[in-house]
Amino acid sequence: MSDTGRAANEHPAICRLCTAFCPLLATVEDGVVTAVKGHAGAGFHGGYSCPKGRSLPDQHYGPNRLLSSMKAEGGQHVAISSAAAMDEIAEKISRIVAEHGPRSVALFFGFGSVPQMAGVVVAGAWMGALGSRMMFSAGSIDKPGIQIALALHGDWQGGQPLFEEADCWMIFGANPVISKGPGFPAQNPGQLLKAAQRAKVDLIVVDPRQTETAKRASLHLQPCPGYDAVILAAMIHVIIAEQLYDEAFVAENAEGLAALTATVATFRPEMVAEEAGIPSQELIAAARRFAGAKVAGVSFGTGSSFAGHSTLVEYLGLCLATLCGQWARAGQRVRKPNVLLPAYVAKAQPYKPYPAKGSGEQLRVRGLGSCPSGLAATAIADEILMEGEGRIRALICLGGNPMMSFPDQHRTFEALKALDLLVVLDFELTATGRIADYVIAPKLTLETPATTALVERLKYSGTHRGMDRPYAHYVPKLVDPPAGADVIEEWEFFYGLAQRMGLPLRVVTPHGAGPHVEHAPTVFDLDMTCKPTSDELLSLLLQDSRVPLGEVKLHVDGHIYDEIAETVHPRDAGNDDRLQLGDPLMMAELAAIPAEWATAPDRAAFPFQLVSRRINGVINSFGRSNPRLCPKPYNPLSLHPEDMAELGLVSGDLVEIRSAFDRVGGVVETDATLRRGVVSMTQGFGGLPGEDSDPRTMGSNTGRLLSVHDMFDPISGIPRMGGLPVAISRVDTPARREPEIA
Ligand SMILES: Nc1nc2c(c(=O)[nH]1)N[C@H]1C(S)=C(S)[C@@H](COP(=O)(O)OP(=O)(O)OC[C@H]3O[C@@H](n4cnc5c(=O)[nH]c(N)nc54)[C@H](O)[C@@H]3O)O[C@H]1N2
Ligand SMILES: Nc1nc2c(c(=O)[nH]1)N[C@H]1C(S)=C(S)[C@@H](COP(=O)(O)OP(=O)(O)OC[C@H]3O[C@@H](n4cnc5c(=O)[nH]c(N)nc54)[C@H](O)[C@@H]3O)O[C@H]1N2
Ligand code: SF4
Ligand SMILES: [Mo]
Repeated sequence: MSDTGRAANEHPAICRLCTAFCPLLATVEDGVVTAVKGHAGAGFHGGYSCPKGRSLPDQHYGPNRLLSSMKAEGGQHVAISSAAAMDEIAEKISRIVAEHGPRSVALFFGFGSVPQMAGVVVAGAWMGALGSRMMFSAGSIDKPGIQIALALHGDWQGGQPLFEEADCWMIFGANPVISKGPGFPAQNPGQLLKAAQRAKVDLIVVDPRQTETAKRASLHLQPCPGYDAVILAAMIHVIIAEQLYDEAFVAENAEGLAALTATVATFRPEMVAEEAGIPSQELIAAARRFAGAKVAGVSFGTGSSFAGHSTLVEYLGLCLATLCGQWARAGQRVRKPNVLLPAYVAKAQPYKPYPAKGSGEQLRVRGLGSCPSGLAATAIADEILMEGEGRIRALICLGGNPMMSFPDQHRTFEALKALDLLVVLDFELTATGRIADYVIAPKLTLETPATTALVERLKYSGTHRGMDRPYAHYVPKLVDPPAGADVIEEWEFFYGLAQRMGLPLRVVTPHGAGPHVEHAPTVFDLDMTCKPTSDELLSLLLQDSRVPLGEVKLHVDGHIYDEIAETVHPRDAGNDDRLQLGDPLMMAELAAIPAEWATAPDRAAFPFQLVSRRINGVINSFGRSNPRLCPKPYNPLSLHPEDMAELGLVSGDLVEIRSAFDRVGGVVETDATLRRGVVSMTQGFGGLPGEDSDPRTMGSNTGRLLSVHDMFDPISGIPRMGGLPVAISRVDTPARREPEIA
């Protein structure tokens, strides 16, 4: 055993299945990883690992892993060498670009691109060399609102308060105990919340379900879905009316208080509480307790992002923080100093609002275009199907599974089938892979070197993201892929295409934008004749790091660089930037909400609201084929026991779930943690249209019930993906009808 508690055949690794990046210990025997566990001697995760991380060996050596790339031929997929696949794909893309221009080639970065820092950067360089800006990411159907909200409100250069120092924290629509984010510290949140509970931190959770996180709360508000914006407006109403806000902070750092005060005036706590179905005293208590705290913060998850008004919710969260002066002040410890990314100076001053609509690529649909959350993935299907110049004809999915994840599955299906070329980089033959022309089989976590730089970078895409400690870790590749496998890293695929197409790759080092960036990123040309190794590429990508990668590598178990942590500097002399509390767009959206209630769809026709629920064993659509992680092959529809009784249902019954747009089957299960009228179902299940007529075999795809046109955000494009009005009816025979609506 070493002094960090490691046996000789145990090697540090980093799990990159989700953004917690838990440090692991992997047991390697004869070149094969036989076991994985949390590494208590590394990081600040307290030795935590979840079942998904511990099953990395299953992912690497399981029967569903693709050990070679595949090509569609004669109605099935046959193995093809990665070199031949790259030859053919390069030739096809060159032809498409020559005939239709570079805009006809698009790239989708899915949640599975999270571990691929090199892959994402080199793919971006390849698109740049090709001349296409048609890059979309899963972030646009996740929590895009925070990025738009930060543009409208401005950010704070000193950063956000630290959860561990807070005496009050509010969590809206997130269940970090299971999901590890987003918008809440992802590194062992269960432990953080337990410690907070012991320290009597006032944890206020707003969620229509009594989640694993809500069980730790001192106050749980359990409203109907979709009321977060007005709950926040009512809290702000109370805080302003009772003069509980930080007048000095607001006077020095913000503008727009009059507009905000006037707009929230309508949102009396009693009126909002009644609409949202919560006791008004609890709403008022939440406002008073937040405003009265010394250090407080507010986190948002996908629940509040999916239920409509996703930007407004985040915007009002920023206003709440600003009103109460809840930003890091001069002299406080810098919460997220970079280690593997470039250094920056944190200052206790506003970073003023910036344009929320970009001047980059404009889409042809719904008035959408470039913006701080990127291009809207929900526009891809229409951009494929809509005739005219610039139509998408080739799509590459890097770690994404649009057939399982995009709203309106039928339209996505029609669109992907209409492509001239669909390429998927994925380790399993997914629903999207099954309709792809090529599936490129990648190397996996334990076969590739990695660092924690990516998690540092997350801080640039929203509040309370990234790592709360100056932690850095590098791990080398631990094992080779299984014997006989022909798998490549994602970046090698794009590098290979560029070589074949004669495209030079100009790479921009990973960076962010906004207040925590001091210098422009370094731009360098990759050597296109002599391919770098993955380790050489990592060194090139991290050449601007605050602590040299070589130094980080010396700590095989990673290192917390508390020695470089600094305190927040005071405001620059002469700086008079202001945060915006009364953005006209946001005020207008808020003011219009009561009118929406009046015209809401008929509650009698759609009496339930469907929300998403993340489960511990699987992430979105992947990992489902491992019975140890996902014992049920389907995603049950959970209902409150009284709703079950009223509908005459018992657990295991089959139902039809109908929205205004489509219908799917479901297997019901009773769940007393739900609010009555709210039903929940895990995303990412089901098959392609026509495949999943019996929901007990592979579950049902909730994306099929959604429409990209439903309450979509005019800037980010995210439609309503939760709080969806649905009707539920019992089905007496297992035979399922195909949906009537195409
Ligand atoms: N109805 C509904 N729709 C939703 C959601 C919802 O809750 N409900 N959630 C939304 C959210 S928050 C998101 S982020 C999106 C996700 O949208 P997607 O990213 O399209 O969906 P995932 O199912 O996460 O697909 C990730 C894919 O990456 C693959 N993958 C995993 N690791 C690797 C790797 O190392 N390399 C490669 N090449 N591939 C890898 C997995 O096998 C999987 O097929 O879906 C959104 N859509
Ligand atoms: N194990 C596991 N981990 C994951 C994933 C996974 O699939 N499995 N997915 C990953 C991805 S892509 C993401 S984006 C993150 C997401 O992480 P989270 O945002 O934490 O996602 P959920 O766990 O679905 O929690 C959303 C919560 O919002 C509640 N909710 C629904 N509607 C509303 C509403 O209108 N208002 C409020 N206040 N609450 C509402 C739901 O009841 C639910 O408890 O998790 C990531 N981590
Ligand atoms: S929480 Fe689980 S899936 Fe996420 S990084 Fe840690 S071990 Fe991996
Ligand atoms: Mo996500």
